[in-house]
Amino acid sequence: MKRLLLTGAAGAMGRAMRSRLAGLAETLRLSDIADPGAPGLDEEVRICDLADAAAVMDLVEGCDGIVHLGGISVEDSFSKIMQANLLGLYNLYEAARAHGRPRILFASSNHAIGYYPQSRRLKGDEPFRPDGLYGVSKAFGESLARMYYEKFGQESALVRIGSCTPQPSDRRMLSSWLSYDDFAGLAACVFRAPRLECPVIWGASANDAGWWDNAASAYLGWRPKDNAEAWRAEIEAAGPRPSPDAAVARYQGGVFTENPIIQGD
Ligand code: NAI
Ligand code: 15L
Repeated sequence: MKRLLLTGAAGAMGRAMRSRLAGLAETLRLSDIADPGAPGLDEEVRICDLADAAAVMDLVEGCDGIVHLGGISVEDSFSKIMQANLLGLYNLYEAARAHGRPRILFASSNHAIGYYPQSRRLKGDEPFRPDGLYGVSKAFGESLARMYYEKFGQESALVRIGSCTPQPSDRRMLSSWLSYDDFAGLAACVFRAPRLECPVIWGASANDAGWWDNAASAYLGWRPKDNAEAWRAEIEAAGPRPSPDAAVARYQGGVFTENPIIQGD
């Protein structure tokens, strides 16, 4: 690719992806509502609010691919989620439609299906069971992406990320963890595959205790390499096993299932 757009570039994953995605394109266009820092060699920085349709239209122009990490990443008020995750995503897809339909890797979340019990093995074609307004916004995002695929042929990878952090830090993450390197490897497969279409992909490393089945997207050739099991002893030594009735042990979305609806702006 000539130019890859990375939204959410000032966030936790965005900062980790900056160097890891550099090899995918001649130029990396880094964008966020917050400042991602000065551009390095072969980088451009564009401060942009996803809720600003005209700014997003300019942002996407000239890009051959988009890794969309920007937006509200935890439970929050409907007003904030609406601006960044609903309106922001619509603006992004409209801009992509106007500018040659670059492939989009959409950072969806396990919280779109968070109310499934941890005993269930999911394939990706089951009904959504969002565990809060944040999860609902990811279900909206997947549906929006799917509609742009059916109507306009816009290809997207709907990556339901588990827990993408430097290392797993609790028992739930023995199942849900996705390493930064594995996410970057997935992005490479998404942009290099001859055929993408619009698959749901479970964003988890090769965890022995994993919950999710990626057979339906195997044609992309992504083979995650890391495994949260390497941290099991450390995690188990750090504290007692939670009660099986506790949300963190019961639901795939863990404690998000206990979040209240956050009022206000
Ligand atoms: P983060 O909260 O650290 O980064 C999100 C970035 O989006 C922030 O830098 C923020 O300034 C930016 N942003 C928020 N509103 C914006 C707006 N209106 N316009 C432009 N930029 C805006 O989140 P993180 O952990 O880096 O996650 C990245 C993406 O992956 C998010 O979409 C999140 O929902 C998704 N995800 C992350 C998981 C994880 O474990 N880190 C798990 C599942 C999904
Ligand atoms: C997410 O969707 C969040 O963005 C992240 O902060 C974590 O809470 C993650 O899910 C998780 O479920 O561990």
